Order: sequence, then C-alpha cells, then structure tokens
Amino acid sequence: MTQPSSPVSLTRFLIEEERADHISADLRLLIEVVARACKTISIAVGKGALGGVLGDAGTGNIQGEAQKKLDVIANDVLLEANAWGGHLAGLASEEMDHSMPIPDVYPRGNYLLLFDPLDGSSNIDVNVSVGTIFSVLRCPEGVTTPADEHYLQPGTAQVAAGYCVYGPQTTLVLTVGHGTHAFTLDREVGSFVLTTRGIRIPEETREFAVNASNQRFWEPPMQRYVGDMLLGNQGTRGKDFNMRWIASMVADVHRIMTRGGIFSYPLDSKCAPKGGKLRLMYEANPMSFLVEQAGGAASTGRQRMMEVQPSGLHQRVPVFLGSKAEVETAVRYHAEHDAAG
Ligand code: P6P
Repeated sequence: MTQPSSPVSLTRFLIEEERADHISADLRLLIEVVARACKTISIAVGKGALGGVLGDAGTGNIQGEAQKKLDVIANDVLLEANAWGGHLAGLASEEMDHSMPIPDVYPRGNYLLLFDPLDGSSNIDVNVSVGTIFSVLRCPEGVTTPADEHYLQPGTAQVAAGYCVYGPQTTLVLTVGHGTHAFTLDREVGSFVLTTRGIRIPEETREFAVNASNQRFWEPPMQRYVGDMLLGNQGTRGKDFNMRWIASMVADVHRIMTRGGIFSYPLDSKCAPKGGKLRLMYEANPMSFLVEQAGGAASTGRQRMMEVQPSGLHQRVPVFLGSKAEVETAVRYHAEHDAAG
C-alpha cells in the first residue's frame, strides 16, 4: 500500500481517473453524489440516541427483515441525492421490493445504481460499525425506463463499486476498475481524503470470519474446511488460525482489506432454500469487485462470484472472499467434496 505524498481529495482523484479515461464525467459526478450521501448518513449514524435514530422503524422489507429507523433514513438519503442528479437511469435498493426508474421530472443518465443503504444495521443499537455498499452498472443500450431485469448483469459488468464504513473513522473504499483505494472523511473540512492508494490484500492469511454458531447447518466441505483450520498446526493446515466475526459485512470486509483474511457466509441448511444469506447484486458483487481489484478473490465456493448470472434483484448467494490463496483453498474443499460424489 502506498501513501499519497500530499492530501488528494476524492474530487481530485476522480478528476485524475477521468483524465486517464478510466471513467466518464457522468460516472465521476455519480460517485461524488454517492459519497456526499454517505457523509449525510455518517452524520445520522453518529448521532445515535441523540438523534432519535436508533431502534426499529416499525416496518419490514422484501427480505422479511424488520427495518431499523436508520435503514429507512439511509435509503431516503440515497434516493433523494440521486433522483435529480441526471447521472442515473434508475436505482435499486435492498430496502425496496423493486428497482425505481428516475422520475420523469428529472433528466436521466446512463447508469444503474444498486445499494444496501445500511448494511449490518442490527449492530446500530449496540454501537458497532455499519456501512453503505453500492454497485454501478451501465443501463443497457436503448433502455430509457429500466426495469428489474435490466439490472440482472453479472458482477463483471460493474463499472464502479464501493462501501463506506461508519466506524471510528468514516472511510470510503472505492474501485472504478483500476485498483481499490481508501478515502477517509476529514470531518473538519467535510471531504474524503485519499489515505490508501492501491490496497493489496495479502495472498495468505491466518484469520477467518464466519458465524460459527451455524456450524451444524453447514455443508460437509464447509465443516471440513473450518474443522481443519480449528485443528491449527495440529492438523493438515499446519498453522494456527484466528477468528473474527463482527456480523457487519462492511466491517469484516474492511478488516480484510486492511490486513487480509477470509470472510464466509456459506450455504447452511437454514438459508439454503433461499440460496444463501447475503445478497448478490448489492452486497456480494460490489464487495467482490473491490476485493479482486485489491488482489484478492471472491467465490460462491463453486464459481467466481462476479461470473454468476443473476436471476433476481434480491438473489442470495453463498460468499467466500478475501485473501486469494485462502479462498482458493476453500474452493478446493468444495471441489474435492463434489468430485467425490
Ligand atoms: P449473522 C448483516 O445483517 C448481514 O447482512 C451482513 O452484514 C453480516 O455479515 C451478516 O448479515 C451477519 O449475519 O447471521 O451472523 O447475523
């Protein structure tokens, strides 16, 4: 990881990416709008009990989850910020049953924005880091009023992805397909400042992140994979492992971005009927783009995540992502199991 010589703002970074022909002016402006929305969300999250934003909203979403007040607030902030900008043709959210074309009263652009406005929101009331995850796709040629099916593009079609983690620092981690970079919010100035250009995730790791309470529900290859890690240097892996589980994907992934590791939410017999717990379009795919651009790997356990052909806006998938060699090991356990029939 290299540190910039003098502070580079997100705005300057994006202008440099545009000058390098990595992004269009429209995409630059879209990312700026999303970043500004994340600043607003960060302020709301930071108020906690003082802002009357804790607790349940008294409503539910398509996921069948009770919405937190901040889920709704974050969703509204992103909707309002992006409606009038003119960079989007439409947007889709974890908190909305269907995608939404930009209202006719506003100009439409050529991009589709998908987001989980506040991931890990069950942690809000206990003051644990949460975050916003977003993914940007191109609106298909000739489509002026996008519907759900126009979002069903594989992760390889993403033109940008990012997350903003609301923790001790508010940090935006972004890729536009040319590396993954971190920007820390300077609260005194109110702007995101480039703090790490070119994140590199270590290929090897001794740290895994999984909700071990689901162990008895896992598939056999997952049982064997984690079992061998728990045996440490007494087992076939020949080294000891550490475990972390924050139960906030953005926080767990940010740790992996910072020091390596493997994150997994595998199939278990509870979530298998739905295909997994985590959502492909606005959790797994954007995180996979960020991780791959940082030298890591991301898989369903049996397929490169970003090559999954989506079948639904809220489709769920098993997730393995992080240190490349460790993800490859997890995939090998699944391949060996499947080959044994
Ligand atoms: P569990 C948060 O609800 C989330 O979607 C991810 O952020 C997180 O990794 C996972 O679910 C936690 O799931 O079953 O451990 O509560």
